Amino acid sequence: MSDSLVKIEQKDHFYILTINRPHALNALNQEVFNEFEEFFTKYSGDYSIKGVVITGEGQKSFVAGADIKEFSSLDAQGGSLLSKRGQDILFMIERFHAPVVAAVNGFALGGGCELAMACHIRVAGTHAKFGQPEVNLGLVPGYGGSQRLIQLIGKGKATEMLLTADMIHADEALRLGLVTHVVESGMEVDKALEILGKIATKGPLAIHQCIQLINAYFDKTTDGFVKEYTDFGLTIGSEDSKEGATAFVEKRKPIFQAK
Ligand code: DAK
Repeated sequence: MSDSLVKIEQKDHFYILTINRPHALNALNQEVFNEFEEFFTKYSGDYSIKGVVITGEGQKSFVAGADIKEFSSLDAQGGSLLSKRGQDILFMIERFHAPVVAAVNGFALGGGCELAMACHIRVAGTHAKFGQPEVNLGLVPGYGGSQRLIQLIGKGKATEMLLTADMIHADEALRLGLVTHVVESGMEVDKALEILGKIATKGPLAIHQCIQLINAYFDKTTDGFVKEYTDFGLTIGSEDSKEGATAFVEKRKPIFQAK
């Protein structure tokens, strides 16, 4: 995939996806979305994959938003359709069976902040900046930003960010809980892989169920507590859970098979 706009690199059981449009600060165009859709469709449910990192090419930007040049001529219907398609692809990331970590190496604006927020975990470099500047363009967020920003940092600060379009620095993003780690610039992917490495030692079915339970909290049609006791039954009936308990008793590391 040498001409692709998303570079895909495999490292052990992990994939690193690098959005490769540095001349446009890695702005998300439809081709980038197509390539994300292809990847997350192809590997959905493949438990040999233990995690994915998403980052941007270069030192300056993770993703500086949706590609402004691409959406300027859209009418209301075209805009809604494109927004829905973007949301659907970000849901694929949020619902992926294995953890997806955003390694935010610079600007994460508009669609870039939305992409990062659809990932399960966010790690930022010290120079990263986050913002939802859509109102500068007379727009609202189109890829779930108005909802996920409130979920992550609460209504008060999310309202201020959405209405003022102000950017926040990595240290404030950490304070607000928008990211969970700030690392030296250039170390974002390494930190993401370190986190994934730790998660990769756990039961893969349980990790998948945890991701589903976290998502259930925000799903207004699901009772997360009911889902929890149902999923608890599923995991305790799994071979992995028996292996986990046996390994504990035998004082060795478990060998999980995703069964
Ligand atoms: N789209 C396209 N090109 C972009 C871009 C973007 N979002 N951001 C930057 N670029 C391009 C610039 O045009 C410039 O290209 P050339 O002029 O060199 O050809 C190149 O990247 C370098 O940018 P700058 O020269 O501006 O670099 P600076 O360091 O001076 O400034 C900046 C960096 C990040 C502060 C600045 O580039 C900037 O303000 N960028 C725009 C940020 C922004 O407003 N992003 C969009 C947020 S709104 C929708 C769904 C979702 C959305 C919209 C519609 N539908 C379904 C219809 C979401 C919208 C958003 O994401």
